[in-house]
Amino acid sequence: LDTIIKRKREEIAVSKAEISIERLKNSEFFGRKSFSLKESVKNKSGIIAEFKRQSPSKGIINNQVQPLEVVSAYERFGASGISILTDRDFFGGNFDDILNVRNYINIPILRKDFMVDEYQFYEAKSIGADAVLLIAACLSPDQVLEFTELAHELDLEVLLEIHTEEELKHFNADIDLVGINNRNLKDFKVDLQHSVLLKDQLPKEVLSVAESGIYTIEDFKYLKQKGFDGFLMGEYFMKNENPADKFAEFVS
Ligand code: IGP
Repeated sequence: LDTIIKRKREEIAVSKAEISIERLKNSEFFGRKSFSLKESVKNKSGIIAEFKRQSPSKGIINNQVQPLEVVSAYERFGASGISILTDRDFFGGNFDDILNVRNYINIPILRKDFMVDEYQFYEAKSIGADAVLLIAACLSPDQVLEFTELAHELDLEVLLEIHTEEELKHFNADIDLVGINNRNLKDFKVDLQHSVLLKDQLPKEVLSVAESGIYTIEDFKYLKQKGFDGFLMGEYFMKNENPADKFAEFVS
């Protein structure tokens, strides 16, 4: 994680030098009304389906499929939202993956990246994202609060990701959704039970999302029965030649 953050800061420095915030604000998506991930998680399947080509823990997952065909089918089969990785160096993503699909789908898009600088929130808005991920493990509670306010000013919702009891301190009442990562980002171990116990310590009224390592319908049903509202799933769909078919089968 430290390596990723270090690289991310270098990348941001380059972007800032190339494109000013003022220029980002000229994007056609500034001023566009976002779709609410919160509402969509409440009102549909709860599944936030992810477009992810590769990851540090799994290597290449799928680099054959095109984002538009995958995400439009995710939408058609009832996804609450789409998560799109925009990190290039570690996840093989890029901004075009969001830009190229934005105008063709009518459900919220979460920009999934490592958000450590204000600049990235303007970027997220400029490419047409509706929500951003804040990872507690790379931010202080004060930064989470500051970034949440900035996100809201830009009409972006916030999904705060936590993994440990300690990270509950990063929660604040303005957060839109809390994701509990079943996967430890330091050693990549997955433990659903751990997430269920952590969820019990969150305020009852906050929308909760179980993230990562959901590979069977039993996992999904178990987490749902334990009260999770949302389910962020990537690899289970993406590792197939046709991710959308896998999605359709899963929700049927
Ligand atoms: C999806 P999975 O195991 O279904 O592919 O997981 C998603 O939760 C995972 O990609 C993720 C992630 C992250 C990726 C969760 N938190 C933070 C990058 C950064």
